[in-house]
Amino acid sequence: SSSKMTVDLDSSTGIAMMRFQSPPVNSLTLDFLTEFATNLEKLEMDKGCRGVVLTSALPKIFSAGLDIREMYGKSPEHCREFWKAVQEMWLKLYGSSMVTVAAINGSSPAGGCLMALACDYRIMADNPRYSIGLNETQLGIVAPFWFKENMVNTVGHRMAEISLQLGLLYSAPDALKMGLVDQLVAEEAVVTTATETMAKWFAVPGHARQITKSVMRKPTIDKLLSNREDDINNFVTFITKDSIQKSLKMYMESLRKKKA
Ligand code: CO8
Repeated sequence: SSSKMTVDLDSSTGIAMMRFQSPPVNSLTLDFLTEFATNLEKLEMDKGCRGVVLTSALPKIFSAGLDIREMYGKSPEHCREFWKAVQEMWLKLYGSSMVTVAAINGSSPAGGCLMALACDYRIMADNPRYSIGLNETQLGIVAPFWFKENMVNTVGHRMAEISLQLGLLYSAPDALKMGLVDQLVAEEAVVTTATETMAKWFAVPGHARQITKSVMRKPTIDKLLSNREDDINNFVTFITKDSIQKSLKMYMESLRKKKA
């Protein structure tokens, strides 16, 4: 399978630019997730890399979230492997000691939103047509506890509860108001603003910032680490149910119909 992203490390700034490039919508397939985790691990071990900017090389879309085809009509074994890769992506990103900035230059539902939430800072294109949020319930599925906790840790309990129950997708301006993203800038300035922001984060003594990040995030990370197997079993049991498979099928059809 061909590469789903490009990674460019600028050795003069210590910033790596990771650009998702998996048409049509940067959906998170098993291949995508595996490549993402490998790339992040390499950067994490590279002393010359201090920060990563995540962005999309595709117009209008950051990431459509988990690839629904990886969860529909697949064997329990496949679902296990897929979910493990989703966990791995999130654990590596949420737990990264590097500074991570999401340059959200398009829509970012569900798993796309999770990727952005796992970063330290979110800059989104100031375009009301782009939306972001954890819309799982709209698909008839339930965001796992660590999606929920990452959301609570970002926007607070009340906003997280409303967002998650209703499966709300927020326009960029609304996402800013509730704190789901930190800053809106013109579309063409999203990536440059991300690198400028990075400079501010680099100005803080790295060890102190890293320990602080770890203290803030460790409880949520540890909860997943100590329940990883249960979390996989829950996912597989849930996603392979006939009723859930039916919901996913209907949702995929609604995506297709929308176009026709
Ligand atoms: N997976 C697979 N295929 C997708 C996905 C996806 N997530 N999203 C879009 N596609 C496909 C479409 O079906 C379409 O395919 P085709 O050309 O064959 O008809 C193609 O990509 C292009 O899509 P659109 O025409 O819809 O493109 P637009 O530019 O109009 O819209 C959007 C882009 C906004 C991203 C839109 O496609 C969309 O809303 N997609 C669905 C996003 C979504 O709801 N994702 C949720 C996935 S679930 C998840 O991430 C977390 C699950 C948590 C686990 C729960 C545990 C039980």
